[in-house]
Amino acid sequence: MAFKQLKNFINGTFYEPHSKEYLNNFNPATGEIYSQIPSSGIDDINQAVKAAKMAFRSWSQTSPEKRGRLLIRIADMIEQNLDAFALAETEDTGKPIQLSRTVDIPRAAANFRFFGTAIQHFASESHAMVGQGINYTLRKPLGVVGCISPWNLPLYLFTWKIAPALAAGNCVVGKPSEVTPVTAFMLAEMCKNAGLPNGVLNIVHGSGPKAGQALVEHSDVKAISFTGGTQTGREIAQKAGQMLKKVSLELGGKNPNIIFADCDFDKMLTTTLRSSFRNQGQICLCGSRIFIERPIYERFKTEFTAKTFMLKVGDPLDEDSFMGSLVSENHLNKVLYYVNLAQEEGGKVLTGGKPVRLRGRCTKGWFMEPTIIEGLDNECRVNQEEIFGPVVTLIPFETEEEVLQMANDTEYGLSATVWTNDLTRAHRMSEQLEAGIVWVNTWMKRDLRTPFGGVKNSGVGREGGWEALRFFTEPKNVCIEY
Ligand code: TXE
Repeated sequence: MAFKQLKNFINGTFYEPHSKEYLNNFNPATGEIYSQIPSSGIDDINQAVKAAKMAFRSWSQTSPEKRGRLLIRIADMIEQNLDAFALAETEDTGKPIQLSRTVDIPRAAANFRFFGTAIQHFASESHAMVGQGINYTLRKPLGVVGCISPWNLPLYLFTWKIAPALAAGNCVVGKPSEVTPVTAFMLAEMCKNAGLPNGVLNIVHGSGPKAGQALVEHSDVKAISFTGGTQTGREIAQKAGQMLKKVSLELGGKNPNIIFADCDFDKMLTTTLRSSFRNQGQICLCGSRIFIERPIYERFKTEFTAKTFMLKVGDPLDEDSFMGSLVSENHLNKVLYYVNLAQEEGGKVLTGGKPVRLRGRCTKGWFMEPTIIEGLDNECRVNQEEIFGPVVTLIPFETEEEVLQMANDTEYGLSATVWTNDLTRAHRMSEQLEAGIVWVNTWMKRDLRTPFGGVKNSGVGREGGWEALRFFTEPKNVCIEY
């Protein structure tokens, strides 16, 4: 057997699924089976929740210093094994190795280190009632929480949820994406070696409708933190709502990238290449609708198209590949469907639009050209639905009011980028854009202390910094009369 067979991590031990059934997991750059993952269901989830519940008694009473120290140790171990993690992430997702090595895995380590230290500074409020008494707020961990993560930034987003949950004193049952499960499996081994007590973190693999749903529906799971598609988020919110469970949902986006004529053109162009095609456009923060002020529309179109044409789509293991493969055959087909739809809707493909056939070990991989489309209005489906691939559209605009109206005219509201050197306009736009995150003259610049999340159909709640620690704790007010 050339591929790995993964196991569930429950109570510090690796288990086969109760069903004894496994799902195939592919390396999308080669089209070959990369691993087999447990097809878990209710029985496995029950076992994991039971272990987490048992572990909670002692973990919730463990001092924040000790919890923090353990998380920092895990961060160190991820860094010591950077190359192995990066290779696994690339083989699982098809993303360039350089991206896994410099972004995904370092960020996973940073998540543990950040929350391992943050919890030691986390404080709660007190409210004095002059001459009468005092209120103080206790922040208690919730108990067992569920963390469900997607395939685009597998270890990065999985750890972004479990690190604050653990830091705050909760025990976790995590369900990584069945499309990219391998680095979460490696993390389980690492947590065991780092000395994380049994049952504090449990990782159950399997499909969304079976393992994910059983986790959401378990009555002992007090909160669900989810990142993924908007439709899945809606289903999870419905179930959690009926059970009065806390939810944090980070969902899709259709983010505007707004370029004014007075911007620093070169910096904007280089960054726009990244915000359009990084990770094959499979980042919820990618700017898929590019609005360009009319005076520079033709220049932007010419230079952006020329530079996009030159981007190297190649074997993700080649150091100089800018784009690797899309995450799966299904996903490639979804993205190609939208390119066809764009043409039916009257759009013109300026470059790209087709699958890429590579030679050598990647002949069967699911690669695609970076694609630019123009000539579509903002209301068409291609400009309203999340494509989540290497496809952007160009839309010219005349005035600030017009572009604001178009930028906000979508069901999503995750992030927006504004390129301008007019300071007043930058503030004015930032205030009026309907988005949880606005970047001015930059993209994807992240400070882990800031609130992260979206408005409208892009989500509910915020991750990051104190927001995450507040989500994973329950405030209790104590009032004492003098
Ligand atoms: O995500 P799903 P999919 C968007 C993107 C993509 C679309 C669908 O547009 O094309 O979503 O992608 C688990 N109960 N994003 O289908 O299904 C699932 O197993 C509980 C944006 O791959 O939402 C996985 O672990 N869990 C996004 C996780 O949910 C369920 C990143 C996400 O999978 C479940 C990824 C259920 N009923 C896709 N069904 C972003 N915001 O960054 C599925 N899951």
